[in-house]
Amino acid sequence: MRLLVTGGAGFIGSNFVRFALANHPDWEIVNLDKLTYAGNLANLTDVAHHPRYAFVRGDIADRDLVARLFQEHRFDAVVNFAAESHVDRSILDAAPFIETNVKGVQVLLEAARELGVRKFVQVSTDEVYGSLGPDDPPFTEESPLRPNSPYAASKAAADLLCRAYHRTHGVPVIITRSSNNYGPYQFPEKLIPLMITNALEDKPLPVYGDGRNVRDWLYVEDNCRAIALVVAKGTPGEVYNIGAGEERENIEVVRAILRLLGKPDSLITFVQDRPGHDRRYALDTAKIRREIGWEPSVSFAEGLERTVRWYLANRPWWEEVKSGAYRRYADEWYGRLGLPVG
Ligand code: NAD
Ligand code: TDX
Repeated sequence: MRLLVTGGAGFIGSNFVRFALANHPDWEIVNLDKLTYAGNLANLTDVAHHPRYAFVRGDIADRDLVARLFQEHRFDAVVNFAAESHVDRSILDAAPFIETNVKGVQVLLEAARELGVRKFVQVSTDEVYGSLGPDDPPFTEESPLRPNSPYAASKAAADLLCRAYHRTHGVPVIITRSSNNYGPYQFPEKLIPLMITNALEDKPLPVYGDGRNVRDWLYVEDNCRAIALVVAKGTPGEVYNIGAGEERENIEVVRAILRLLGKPDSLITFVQDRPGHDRRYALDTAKIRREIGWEPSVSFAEGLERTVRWYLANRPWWEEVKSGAYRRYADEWYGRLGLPVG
């Protein structure tokens, strides 16, 4: 099976590439990634020369490039991770979110329509459903889409395009909507890696608002296994929620990190809230459990400990990300092609 994985140099994508190569000996992967600030080839050094893996630097919104790749490789499946993924950045400037998360998805769908694939997995998010109150039942796949941030709106727009390409053109699209992921190789702009790395540097830990917003934390490897199962067994036209049922207030997560690192709570600094900050996400995952046979295997306590251990053991990785030195991997890639560095 030939897979096009997009955004494979990011956090979840790189974990997925590694998981898929290790667990699916019949899968060949082409990783198409633009190497934005969030893409880092250092996430994939261990598989860079794997015989069933190839990397292409490029933009999913580049129609000619995407068409050329589809013609050349005749993909059986697409797994689209490529996205602008950070809510705070979408508040500062929504334009790149529309370009990649909406237009890029349309370009991929169009290529899949023209050249045909067996599965097209769109990696979406629980944020498309909006926010829950403390006593509301979790979102099901039937819950209405009520995105509140420009990021969530761009992902919801993509989900609707996916639905339309399935209904109108028969593209075999499957949407996964997962809760907050955490684990190795997560960019330290997101809550857990930002707090771990700041604490290790004895810097303040900025908690938004009252710190009582709730997220359901899913260990990244559990999400990768779910997505791989959806590639193999998912039904086109369907949506699958993926969550661990590990709801935590942000402040609890931050305190747990400080405890694991032996650092004081005095590092916590309450800062101005994120505009439009969703209060709570929670997912009903009965459908993927019933229809695909997936369930999470890593508890939050275990996953957080593993994650903290990973950041402790991989200090050069996150120091290079925080200093900006990691951009040399992207620059070297350009250099190799004889293109201007940038
Ligand atoms: P990330 O920001 O770590 O990685 C995104 C990757 O996409 C990067 O490698 C980047 O270079 C690449 N990319 C961006 N624009 C591109 C373009 N135009 N063309 C090609 N590549 C491009 O993101 P992540 O946290 O790994 O998230 C992956 C996907 O999962 C996203 O679609 C996101 O919406 C979704 N998701 C993430 C979470 C989470 O908690 N991180 C939860 C639910 C869903
Ligand atoms: O510095 C911070 N302080 C803070 O209190 C940051 C970065 C975050 N937060 C809060 C905001 C959220 O309530 O922590 C929570 C988690 O924030 P993020 O890590 O930015 O994640 P979130 O906004 O929940 O979105 C994430 O999960 C869903 C991913 O970034 C998305 O890509 C995914 O779709």
